[in-house]
Amino acid sequence: MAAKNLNVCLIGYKFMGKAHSQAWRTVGRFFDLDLDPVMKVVCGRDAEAVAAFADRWGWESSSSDWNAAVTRDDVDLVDVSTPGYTHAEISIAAAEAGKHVYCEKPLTFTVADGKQMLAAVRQAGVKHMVNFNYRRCPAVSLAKQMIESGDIGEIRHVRCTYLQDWLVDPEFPMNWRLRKDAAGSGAHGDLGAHSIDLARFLAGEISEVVGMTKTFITERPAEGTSDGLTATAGEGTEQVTVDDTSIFLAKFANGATGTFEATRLAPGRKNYNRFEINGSKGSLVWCFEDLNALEFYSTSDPGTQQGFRRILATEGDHPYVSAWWPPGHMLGYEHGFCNAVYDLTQSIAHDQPCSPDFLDGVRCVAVLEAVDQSNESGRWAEVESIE
Ligand code: SOE
Repeated sequence: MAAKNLNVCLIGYKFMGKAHSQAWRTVGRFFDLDLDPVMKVVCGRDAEAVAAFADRWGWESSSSDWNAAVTRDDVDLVDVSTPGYTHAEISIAAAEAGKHVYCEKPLTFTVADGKQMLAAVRQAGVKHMVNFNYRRCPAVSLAKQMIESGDIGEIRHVRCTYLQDWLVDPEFPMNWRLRKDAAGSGAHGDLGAHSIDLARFLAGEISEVVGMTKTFITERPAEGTSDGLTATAGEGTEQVTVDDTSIFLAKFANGATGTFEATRLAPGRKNYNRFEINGSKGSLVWCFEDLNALEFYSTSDPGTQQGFRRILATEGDHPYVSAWWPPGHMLGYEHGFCNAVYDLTQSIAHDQPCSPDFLDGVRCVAVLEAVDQSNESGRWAEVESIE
C-alpha cells in the first residue's frame, strides 16, 4: 500500500466507463504503485442506473451531477469517459477545480476546443492524459522501443488500417456514435484517431494529408436503447450524420509516407486495428486481432533465414508484462487500459509528464480536421502545427 491516495471521479458508465472501472479496480493489485487509486465517485445522467453501476464495480458513491462531483474536495483526478461532445466542458471544469484530467479519445472534435482544453490544464498546472489505449498493448510498446533502438532503420512507409463491421447491417439502429453533434464524426474520429495516434507515436508528426470520407448508409432505424456497440430499434428512422469510412494519404514531417483507412463496414473485420511500418532495415507489423504478437522482419538476418518472425510479447522483460502473467499467458483488451492508469498514477505520484497528453490529443484532432478540409477542397491540406 502506498502512503497516499489518488481519489478518482469517473464520468460515464457505459462501454468506456466499464473499461476504466476495471482498470482502476485492478491496477493496484497487479502493479506496485506510489499512490493508491480510490474509486470515490462515478457520475451519469440516470441516477438509478449509475447507482447500480457504482455498486457493481465498487465505486464508493454515485452522482447524477457531474458539476458538483468534479469540485468535491475529496476528488484528485477526473476521468472523462463520456461521448466526445462533453469532453471539453467536463475537462475544463475539472482543470479549473484543480483536478488532474484523464480523458477518452478523441480529445474533442475541433482544434479550437482542443486548444482551450490544453490551455485550461496548463493554466491549472494539473496532469493531463488522453487515453489512446492501444499504445499500451505490450507488443505496441515493444514496437516503439525497437524503432527507437534503430531496429528497422529510417521509416519510409506507415500503413494503418482500422476496420470493423458492426455497422454493416443497414438495420443496425441509430445510436450516439452515428450523430455528428454527439460523436463529431464516424469511423474517422472514432477509429482513425487511434491510427493517427499510433502513427504519431511510432513514426512522428504528420504534416500534410489528402483524403476523403464517405457515408454509405445514410438512414437507419431510430434508436430504442443502446449500450456499447449494441442497440435496439425504436419507432421510425433517423438520418446518419457521420461518415462510415475515412481514407487518407499522409506526409510525415520526417519524410515518411502514410496511408490510412478506417471503416465500420468491413465484413469479417471485428477490431482490425493494424499497422505495418517499413524502414530502411526492416519492418514491424501489429494487429489488435492478434494483439500479443509483433511481426518483425530484419534485413540483417542471414539471407537464408530471412522472413518475418512472430514475437510473442508476453515475456517478463516485454513492456508491462512482468506485472501480469507468466510467458505465453495472453493479455487482452482490458490490460491496455490498466497499463495506462498505471502510467498515469505513477506520473502523478512522481510529478512527471503524462504521455499521451492533451497536446498529443489536440495534434491528433488537427490531423482529423485537415482530412476534413481535404475532403471538402479535394486538395492536400496542411496539418496545423500546435505547441
Ligand atoms: C467503437 O468503434 C470502438 O469501441 C471505439 O470507440 C474504440 O475507441 C475502439 O477502441 C474500439 O471500437
